[in-house]
Amino acid sequence: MLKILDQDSLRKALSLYFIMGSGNTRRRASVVLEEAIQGGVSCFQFREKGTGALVGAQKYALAEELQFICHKAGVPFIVNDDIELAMAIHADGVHIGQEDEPVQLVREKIGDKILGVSVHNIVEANLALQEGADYFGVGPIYPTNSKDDAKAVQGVKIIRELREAGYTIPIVGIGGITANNAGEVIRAGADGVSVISAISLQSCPKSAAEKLKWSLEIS
Ligand code: TZP
Ligand code: MG
Repeated sequence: MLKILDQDSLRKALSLYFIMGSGNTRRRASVVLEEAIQGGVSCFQFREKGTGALVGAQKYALAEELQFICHKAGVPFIVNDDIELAMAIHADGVHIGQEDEPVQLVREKIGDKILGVSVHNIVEANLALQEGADYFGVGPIYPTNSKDDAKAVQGVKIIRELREAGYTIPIVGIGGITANNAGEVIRAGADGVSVISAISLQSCPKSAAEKLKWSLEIS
């Protein structure tokens, strides 16, 4: 586990947030992650989901392999949904959605690890904040092929609405984000972008990450 991050350090770490499981790439996930980090990825989420997803010991082993790569590079390692796994390997944090366990319960289980929560509107945002979220994942901002049960596309309007409602918590946009539209997400008020396919499915994850990073810098 890395040092616990204060809110400003977390905000910075979330700027280029890469998410991947074994099903999101045709290559070895560890190689893709190494290259992505070389290109400037600043946070990573292990999201092992969908058809053919690894379970049990194989899931655990991949998580540890990817976590090792992150830690060598000082990149926070967050686990999607699987709190037991996150606790067992001493991950830096957990990311949960609205269909997962209640935020408050997860906060009790994980102590001061980073807790990310997917929110889609002000009501969900309010509850997640009250119950102990450290950052919000907001989306899908644009159409995505990486999540079968994705909710309706929201555009960047939802990010603007959350900021206008006074939320200062770190926010990352998610869903269909590429180097071409990442700037728009940041200008709407997000601290960072989270992407799967814009890195995991590219022939050169390193240059894909570099392009995203550049688009964030000039936004
Ligand atoms: N949650 C909302 S959209 C999405 C998730 C996990 C998938 C994002 O994947 P991509 O390939 O960056 O659109
Ligand atoms: Mg979930």
